[in-house]
Amino acid sequence: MGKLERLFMEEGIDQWGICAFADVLPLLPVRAKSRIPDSAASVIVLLFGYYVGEYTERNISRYAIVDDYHVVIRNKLDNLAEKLRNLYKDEQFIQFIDSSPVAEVRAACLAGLGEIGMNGQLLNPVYGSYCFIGELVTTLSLPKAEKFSTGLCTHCGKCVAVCPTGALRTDGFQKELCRSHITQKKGTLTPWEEEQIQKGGFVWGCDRCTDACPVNRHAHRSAVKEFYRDIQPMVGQDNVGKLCDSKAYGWRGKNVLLRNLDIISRKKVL
Ligand code: B12
Repeated sequence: MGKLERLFMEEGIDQWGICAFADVLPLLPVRAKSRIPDSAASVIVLLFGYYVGEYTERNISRYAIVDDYHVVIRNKLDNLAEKLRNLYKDEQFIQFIDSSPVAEVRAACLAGLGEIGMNGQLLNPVYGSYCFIGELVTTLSLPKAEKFSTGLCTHCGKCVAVCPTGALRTDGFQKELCRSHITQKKGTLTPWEEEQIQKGGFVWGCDRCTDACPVNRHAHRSAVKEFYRDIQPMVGQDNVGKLCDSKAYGWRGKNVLLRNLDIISRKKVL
C-alpha cells in the first residue's frame, strides 16, 4: 500500500484521486489563487459525503444542516497537509475547499472520482452527489488517474424536469435563475425572486436537482463524524443568529437569512 493510501485510510477517507495541475487550468479568478505554488504539479482531490439521513421538517438545504464544511473539512485538510509535508519534506501541499481557484467538479472528474451529472454536480459511485469536494494542490508530481467512471448519469433528465425555474437545462445552467443562488443574494430581491423563495420554502439553498437524481437514492451516509454532532434542519428567527456561528450559511450574514425567513412567513399570512 502506498504512503498516500495509508494516510487517507487512517483518516477515514475512501474517495480520493489525483489529476495533473495543468489539466485544471484555467483557474477560477478568486483571491485564493495567490496561494497556488509556482511549481504546482498535481492535485489530490478528496470527497467528503454529507448525507446524514432524512429530516422531513427542513427549511435548510441538506449540505447546510450539518456543521460548516468550510471549517470541518478545512481542519481535516490542514491536518492532512501537515502530515504530507512531514512525509515529503521538500514539497508543498496547499489545501482548498469551495473558495478555491480550482473548478472542483471538473477536478474531481479528472481525478477519476465520478462524472458530471446532468445537474452539474459530481456524481460519485459511493456518495452520489451528496459530497463536498476538497483538494490539496502540490508540487509533488504524482501519477494521475487513468480510470474514469462513466454511465452513472443516465441522462434521465429528472433533475432538469424538477428544476422549478429553468435554471438547469439540457443545454446548460443559468446561475441567476437558480433558487440556491437566489437564497444567497444580498439586498432587496425582485418580486420574481421573492416568489421563488416563497415557493421553495427554503431559507438557504435548494436540493431539488440533487434529490431528483436516482443515483442519489443509494448514496452512503457521511463518514465525517463531526457532521452528526449538531444537525439543524430548521432555522427560525429564534435560532438563526446562533446558527450563523457554526453553519455554512454564516459567511453570508444573518440578515440574508432573516430576509428569507420574512419572505417565507409573508406567504403563510396570505
Ligand atoms: C459558484 C458556486 C455555486 C453557484 C453557481 C453554481 C454553478 N453551477 O455555476 C451556486 C450558488 C448557484 C451554487 C449552487 C450549488 N452548489 Co456550488 N459551488 C460554486 C463554486 C464556489 C464555484 C463553481 C464554479 O463557478 N465553477 C466554475 C465552472 C467553470 O466550473 P464547474 O462548476 O466545474 O463547471 C463545469 C460544469 O458547468 C460542467 N458542465 C458541463 N456540462 C454541463 C451541463 C450542465 C447542465 C451543467 C449544469 C454543467 C455542465 O462543465 C464546466 C466546466 O468543467 C464551487 C466550488 C469550486 N471552487 O468549484 C461550488 C460547488 C460546485 N457547489 C457545490 C454544491 C454542493 C452546490 C449545491 C448543491 C448547494 C445547494 N444544495 O444549494 C448547489 C447546486 C446547484 C447546481 N445544480 O449547480 C459543491 C458541489 C459538490 C458536488 N458533488 O458536485 C461545490 C464543488 C463546493 C464543494 N467544495 O463541495 N454553487
